[in-house]
Amino acid sequence: MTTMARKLITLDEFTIHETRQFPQAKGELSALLRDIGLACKLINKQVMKAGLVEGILGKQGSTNVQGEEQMKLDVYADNMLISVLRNSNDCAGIASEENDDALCFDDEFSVNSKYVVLFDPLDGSSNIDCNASIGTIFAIYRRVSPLGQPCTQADFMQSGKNLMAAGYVIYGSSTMMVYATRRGANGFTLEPSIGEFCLSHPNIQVKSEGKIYSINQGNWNKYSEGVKQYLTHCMNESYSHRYIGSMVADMHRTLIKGGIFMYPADSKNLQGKLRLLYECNPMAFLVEAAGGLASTGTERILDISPDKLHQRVPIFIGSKSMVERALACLAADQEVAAS
Ligand code: AHM
Ligand code: MG
Repeated sequence: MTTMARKLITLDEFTIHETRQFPQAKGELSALLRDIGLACKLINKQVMKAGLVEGILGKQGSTNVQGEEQMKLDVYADNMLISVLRNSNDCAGIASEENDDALCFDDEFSVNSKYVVLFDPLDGSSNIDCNASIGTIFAIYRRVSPLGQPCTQADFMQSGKNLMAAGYVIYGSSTMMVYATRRGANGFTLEPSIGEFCLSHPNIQVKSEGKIYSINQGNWNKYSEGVKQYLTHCMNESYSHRYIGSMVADMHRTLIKGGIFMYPADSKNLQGKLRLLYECNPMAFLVEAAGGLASTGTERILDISPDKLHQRVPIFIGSKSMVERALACLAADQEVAAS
């Protein structure tokens, strides 16, 4: 009997296959990725209705047909991830952009779970109104606190280099999950007819040299001389400037086409804007797994020991040669500061 030839590999099948390479692994990370995928499918469903809810079914603040008050989408996404992960067997607690403090689950299953998850539930949500792509960013650590009791703040305050897996789900012209482990970066596109993420972009590698730079160039007057010097280089080389203003969308393009994405410090925001733990670290882990680089300008993002849950850091991330060139320009700032 011949076996049926089948091209589709679902996210579950892929992660289970990966787990089998490690005889001691129990499949908890696979299960956790499936749970994050489930939450994101539910978020996706709501994001796809955004125009309907806002424009047709009534503005936020009104009640829906069930009489429930309509929620802002980022709050909806946050609640959905918390609810799915609280019910998961493999998540001890979460931290999110929407919550001041980490949430350590105290039920009998969660206290014995190995992993904690940090996320930005709906990054770029200011772009919802104009139908630009937005996304959920996630980062998974193995907890450092002992099992058998609720996780602690220390489990979330780890350097990015300790990450077990990280990635994003982009809600765009198609919905995709892209995530990395130390074994590499892979992309899965949601196949709506079966409701499954299916492997579409195996072993993603970011080009080492790109021709696209991405930054909010309107902040030019607030940038340091080093940043201006690098931007001048990009313009002299006639690189294309692309900036959606939604990190997931700008990073997705950077991974697929090559390029550099930057959110530097400026004279107003001395630490930049983006958050280390649930925006910069997961993207840095993903880009490094794909062969790229991520730096604050002076330090590898993944080496930073965090001191605050919602800490911000400047970021220069993407194609290796482009980031190296940017860092060389930024070195001039260090020399000025030292003189
Ligand atoms: P958010 O987490 O409030 O959505 O803000 C983060 C977003 C990123 O997606 C994007 O890269 C950046 O803010 C854009 O900021 P700006 O409008 O200052 O260029
Ligand atoms: Mg964000």
